[in-house]
Amino acid sequence: MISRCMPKIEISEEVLDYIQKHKNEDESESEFLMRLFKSAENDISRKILFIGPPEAGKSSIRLVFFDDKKPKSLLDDPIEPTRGIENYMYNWLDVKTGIADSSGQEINRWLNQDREMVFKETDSIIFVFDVSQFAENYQEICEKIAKALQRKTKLAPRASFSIFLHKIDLLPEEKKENMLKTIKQKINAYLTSQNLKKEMLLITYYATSIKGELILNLYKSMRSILYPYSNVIKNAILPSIEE
Ligand SMILES: Nc1nc2c(ncn2[C@@H]2O[C@H](COP(=O)(O)OP(=O)(O)OP(=O)(O)O)[C@@H](O)[C@H]2O)c(=O)[nH]1
Ligand SMILES: [Mg+2]
Repeated sequence: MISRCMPKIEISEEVLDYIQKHKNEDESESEFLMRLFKSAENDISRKILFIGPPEAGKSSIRLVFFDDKKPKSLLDDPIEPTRGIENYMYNWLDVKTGIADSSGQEINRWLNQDREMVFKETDSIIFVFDVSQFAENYQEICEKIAKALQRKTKLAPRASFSIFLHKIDLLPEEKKENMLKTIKQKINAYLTSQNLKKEMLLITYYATSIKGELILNLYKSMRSILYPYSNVIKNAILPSIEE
């Protein structure tokens, strides 16, 4: 057996207290520390890209979901348009979430061929647009979605691709369901016409808003995207097969 003579490490009272408080009864101090180091090694880090036309609501979604900002304040007192790509780091459950919040005014730059970094190593792409603007800007929105989908296929083939049909609070209640269905059909028809049918099948649509009770839709949508990355959720849902 190989034995190693380790230099002694002084541990402060505070650290010692922490170990005593958190280690399992039958666990030695060094076993506890190894468990801690290993869990740090397994930290999950994910990159999510928010992309879409100007004023779609991308930054508002980020602020409401990750920063607990009050939707009312964002609706009454809108924030400045994003410039360039703003990067943020959030801890969501056990998932370190890097958010790239891109400027809608510069969307053509992000979709350009020479900007590979925008899509590269991305785990989730969330394309956000304002549903109340769809009829007016149908062609442009569809073109941008098609381009984003092509960039994803080339640069981040394993990433998920979601479309947020955002600001559904602006649609008339009685027509909402029909309008959302039509919007999805039109996008899919456009993508099919562009020979993107195979890629189209990977899109998940979400109808979202930060207004009133509809905020629950937004939370649900964001959680659906993030859950697959969380070991906490996986362990909670799937029964352990270990003896
Ligand atoms: N009615 C309504 N307005 C919203 C909603 N979400 C955001 N807004 C408003 O939409 C406007 C644009 O919001 P932003 O979050 O700045 O949009 P953005 O997509 O980040 O815009 P850029 O940074 O320019 O690309 C603001 O006036 C927000 O208050 C929503 O769910 N419903
Ligand atoms: Mg923004």
